[in-house]
Amino acid sequence: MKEFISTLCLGREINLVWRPERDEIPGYISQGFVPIEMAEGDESFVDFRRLDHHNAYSCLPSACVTALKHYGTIGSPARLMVNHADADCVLAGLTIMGLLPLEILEKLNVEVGILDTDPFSADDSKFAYGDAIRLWKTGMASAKQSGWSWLYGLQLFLDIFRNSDCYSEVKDKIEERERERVRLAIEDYEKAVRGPSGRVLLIAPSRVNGFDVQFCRQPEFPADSLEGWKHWCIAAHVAKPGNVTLSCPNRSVAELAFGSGGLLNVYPKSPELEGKKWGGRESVGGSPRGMSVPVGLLPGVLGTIEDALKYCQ
Ligand SMILES: [Mn+2]
Repeated sequence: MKEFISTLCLGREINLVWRPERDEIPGYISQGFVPIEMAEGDESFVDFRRLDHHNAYSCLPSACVTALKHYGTIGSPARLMVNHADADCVLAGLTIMGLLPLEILEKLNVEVGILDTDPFSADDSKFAYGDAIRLWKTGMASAKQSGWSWLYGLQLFLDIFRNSDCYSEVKDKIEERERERVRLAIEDYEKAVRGPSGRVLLIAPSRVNGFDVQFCRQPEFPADSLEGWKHWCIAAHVAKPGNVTLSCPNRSVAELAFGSGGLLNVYPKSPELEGKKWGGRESVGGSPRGMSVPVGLLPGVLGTIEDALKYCQ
């Protein structure tokens, strides 16, 4: 639902438009509201800054990286327009407002950009600001769909960098939780069912989001090649809601494995549930939203993915 929020941050005024109707977007842009990642379906709305990397702008880097070119160029009130509150989007706004030192953002934004566009290929243990990014994501995990969530995300980034001493205890806790996630991901991986090619995995039940571990990156080969990964597609039957998530390591691997369009070739062949179809993007998608997939259908799902493989080794 559309919101118009007028508030303050570090002594600056902010006017934020959240999720305007599609046909209102060009009007807000002409009033000087800076659109950040304003993709609506297959159309992206940008101003001269071009802070988006979807649809027609998919060749551009992530929004917060492009924003570095416009560091600190937005006056007060800062007029912004957004429709979601992920790290890339929030950091792009923070950057054009210039609310943290450029030396920090030049590294932080690149790392957030890598996680935004190629999450499984990134080794965030080598990141300069991996801890800060994890803290932010933990603090935003239960954010609701609202412009206030975006604004809280802005505050949280500022707080993590301005009051970093306060965060050492919670950092330890997050590291502990992360070790437990990896342990469960490996356990689930060991129980996974493999298709005949060995390239497709069915993880059922999947207790944690563990794709980063379960794809088994082969670091001696490039991340955008088939050789770069032991597994090219995982079907995870998510323990609680019972939906199935399909994921490939990235779009390039998805297209090498399943042909142009990647998983778009798989969804139409997957078993419909009460007449509803599977869907998603080239490298990630799954069963119809909000529906649970009966366990009995899972072997068929695995078979469908195997049959869609272009190359078997
Ligand atoms: Mn993004």
